[in-house]
Amino acid sequence: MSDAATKPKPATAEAERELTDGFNLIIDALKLNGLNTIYGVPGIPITDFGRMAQAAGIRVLSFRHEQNAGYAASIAGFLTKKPGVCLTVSAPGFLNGLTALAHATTNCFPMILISGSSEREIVDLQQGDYEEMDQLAIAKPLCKAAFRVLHAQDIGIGVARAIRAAVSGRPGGVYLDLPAKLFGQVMDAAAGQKSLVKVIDAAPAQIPAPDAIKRALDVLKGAKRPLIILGKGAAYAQADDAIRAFVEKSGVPFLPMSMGKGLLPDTHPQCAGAARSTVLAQSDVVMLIGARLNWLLSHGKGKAWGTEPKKFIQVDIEPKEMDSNVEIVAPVVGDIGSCVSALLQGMGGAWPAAPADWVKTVTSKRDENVAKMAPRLMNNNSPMDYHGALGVLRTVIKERPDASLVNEGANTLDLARGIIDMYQPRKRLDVGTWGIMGIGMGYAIAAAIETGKPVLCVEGDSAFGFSGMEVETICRYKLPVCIVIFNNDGIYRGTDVNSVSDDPAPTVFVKGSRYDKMIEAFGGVGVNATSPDELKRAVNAAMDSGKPTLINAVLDPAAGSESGRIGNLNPQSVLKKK
Ligand code: ADP
Ligand code: TZD
Ligand code: MG
Repeated sequence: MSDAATKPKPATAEAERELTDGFNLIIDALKLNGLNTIYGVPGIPITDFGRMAQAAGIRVLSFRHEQNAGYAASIAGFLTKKPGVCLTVSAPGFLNGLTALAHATTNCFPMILISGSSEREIVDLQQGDYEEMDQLAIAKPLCKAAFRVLHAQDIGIGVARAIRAAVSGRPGGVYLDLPAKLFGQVMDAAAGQKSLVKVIDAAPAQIPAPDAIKRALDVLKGAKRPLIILGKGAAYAQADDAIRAFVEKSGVPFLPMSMGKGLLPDTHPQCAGAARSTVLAQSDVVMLIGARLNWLLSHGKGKAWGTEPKKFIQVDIEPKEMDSNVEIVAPVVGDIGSCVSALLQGMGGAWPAAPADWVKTVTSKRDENVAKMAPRLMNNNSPMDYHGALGVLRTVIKERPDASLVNEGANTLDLARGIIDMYQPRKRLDVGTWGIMGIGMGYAIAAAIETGKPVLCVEGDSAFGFSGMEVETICRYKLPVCIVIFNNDGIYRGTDVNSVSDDPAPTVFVKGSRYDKMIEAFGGVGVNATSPDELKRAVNAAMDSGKPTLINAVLDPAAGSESGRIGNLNPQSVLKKK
């Protein structure tokens, strides 16, 4: 006898219906759209959701703090062109995730922050619900779009809108508010399935106008001292081959922005990275590809840009970016893949070589600077200075070009950016547009998860402190992450003295700290390295074994300078009290 025959007959047709609920529909909606990884922290009302998502085959990475989960989601978005998903509880968890959502928006990374929220009726009457907060209103000014879903049958549309908003046009952060009640809402399973939306062509190509392409090429052709600047938008676009072909065909020197490094190797003959000041000051035509003229490029004017008049060409998906700081004589609006392909095509068969005297000026300046730096990178001083330590790490990446490099700090950031050559696109992941500290462990975890390759994390001791507890997460998921802490006893330097009390000065930490002991608490490998040779051995072992490792690199506390390379932005009182 079959099972069916032994089952009691349902009393009504209602009881026979198959049911689904909010939990299942959200999971189905994410999976249907290829969102297979969630970065978050569990708790009311999303604890069971995390478990169910994991059971349904979604990779659920559980963090120690939502901000780090959020940064992980943001960089996952950058790496994959799909929105990174961060999942948090209500009010405090939501707020912890919000910094990362704002960061994603500022950096043009697609991300969706999904937060559970408390009962609308109670929140709106401010009657003091558990974790009461009007999250939707708070999120709105800090992201590209914000949505709330109140009914299970709207989950499909809600998720679809969130995905489209995150990845189409200029990518950014999206907030999706899911009230506790929604998760348990039950509906007919077939109707539920029907309500889901598989987003078709989430980020449609935006084809540039032919006259915009012609205008840009005319300006470029007329240049005597042209320069191409490749920003992280160009890296995001995943149009690597077209970009390389375009740059090479033009013969124009290129300058990669920090996260644009590796689109073409830093060792490429046209790379002007080591001649930055020269090319900014002396170029006459500058073509920006996926880079904004914000503070990182001195807003396109002033001393850094020299006295020669400049013409700017800008390739960007966001029309409002044009003329944001200076006049753009040739705006090219569209997605970078389409724009660069159109430029390449517009160049036709024969394109004039870049002016030889200019190319020579740039290459000789670059070679001179590289040669000047070389001996400093080979020093074996103990305690180490930045150059000795970075000389070692530079070789580590040269030998493992497919590893990701996560980097934050002040001196640790600025010097590593200049010294560590990158060879592949989207491998250098750093503080981005805000110069934010705290991205380190979140980025490292997401890079390991999304790429499946080893990660080298080069961290100032202060920078590391913002996300340090996630070393437990790295050990728990057994991720191939090697963290090197440039330990100079403080922020910028470890030498500040407070002359009026026993309190330490505001920029210094406990002297001689042993960060390596932290990871040992969770079963990872800790190493204290006091010389470049020791550092080299430890990093190579970690990168080869893939074991979670934390290396405390002992640096001279006097080695750094205030604010690294951006001391000019740091106001200083001329009326300091003695
Ligand atoms: P960087 O910090 O490297 O200079 P920015 O973050 O300032 O780079 O600039 C990135 C730019 O790239 C943004 O203006 C953004 O609109 C643009 N962008 C992002 N993705 C694309 C894309 N797929 N196509 C065209 N432009 C893009
Ligand atoms: N808080 C946040 C979120 N972001 C910031 N950028 C800062 C504070 C200010 N800040 C910097 O801009 S760099 C830095 C801080 C605190 C740390 C520099 O110290 P470090 O690196 O140890 O990480 P170096 O090598 O000692 O310079
Ligand atoms: Mg430091």
